[in-house]
Amino acid sequence: MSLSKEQMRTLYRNLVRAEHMNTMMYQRMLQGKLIGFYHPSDGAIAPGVGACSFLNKDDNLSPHHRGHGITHMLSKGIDIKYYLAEHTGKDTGCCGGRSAFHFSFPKDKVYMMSGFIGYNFAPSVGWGWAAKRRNQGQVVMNCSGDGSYGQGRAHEAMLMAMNWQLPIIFFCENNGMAIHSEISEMHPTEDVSSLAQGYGMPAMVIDGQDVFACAEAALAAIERGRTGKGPTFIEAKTLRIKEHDMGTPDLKGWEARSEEEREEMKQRDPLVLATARVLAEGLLSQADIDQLHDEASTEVQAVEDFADNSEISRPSEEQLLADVFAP
Ligand SMILES: Cc1ncc(C[n+]2csc(CCOP(=O)(O)OP(=O)(O)O)c2C)c(N)n1
Repeated sequence: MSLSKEQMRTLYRNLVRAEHMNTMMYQRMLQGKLIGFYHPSDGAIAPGVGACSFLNKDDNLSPHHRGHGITHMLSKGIDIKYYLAEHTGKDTGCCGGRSAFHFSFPKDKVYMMSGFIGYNFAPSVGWGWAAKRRNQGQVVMNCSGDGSYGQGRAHEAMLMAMNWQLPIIFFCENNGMAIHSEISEMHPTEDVSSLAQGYGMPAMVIDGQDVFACAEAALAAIERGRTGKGPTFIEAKTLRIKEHDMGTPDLKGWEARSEEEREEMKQRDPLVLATARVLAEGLLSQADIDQLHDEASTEVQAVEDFADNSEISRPSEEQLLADVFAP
């Protein structure tokens, strides 16, 4: 499925926005202005932008935790200011400032981002089943890391999605790492997507550094889902340029990852690659690109101002209990 020029410009713009948001999050964490953790998305923003830029508002999205799903959500069109307010513990946050980054955006069909790796597989089957019954062409975009495919529920979800021909996209962002473990310790084959073969599910392996390749694959899978052709597995091979989460040493096994390795990875940064392409193909000029960066800075500033100027969340006991579903 080839992309139009307009689609390529949209992808490039979202890539720039995601890059600025990630930089802001990293800085805020250093400044003590975020609650909890931050898992930096340096070098890994292309899969989320590609997977989510052409989703509809009523499609379900389960974002990957890397970059805390900001890349995915902003590409889907979600207003990130409510997310940052949440992560800053403010009243105006999408869950009233109570969740840090384990939040929901019910209006935009993002639910229960959880601390459990692989939490999203079982609900994805439910969302997929609901979408199939509604028969309105909705899809479920399930974005997860390679590490989560060690979860039993990932396999149950793939089996059920295939048996019931549910419109789910299993979008695996394979950065070859899960905290300090390497993929070779966790998967018997090189490609995680080989798991899909066992269920007879169509699968593709793509360059996760190339935002355009990610979007082409996503669009093909979305089209399959919308037209009743069932689930698709996409494996985007990507990178983790920085540490797993801020404050954790960046180890590979027991070895520190070297500066040379990181420098090498930076040559394959998605924005570097996409910039070379849009300039070479005359899709954008350097002035256009500069403007996109200016707009992204302004957007980030507005998101931060909203979070910083909101009231700290101090829910009453009654309010807290009102949102608890289990006794
Ligand atoms: C069920 C469960 N096991 C372990 C963890 C600890 N944990 C947090 S992130 C992570 C690595 C996940 O790796 P991957 O899914 O490949 O994503 P990445 O962080 O590499 O982007 C682990 C093991 C967890 N949160 N939940």
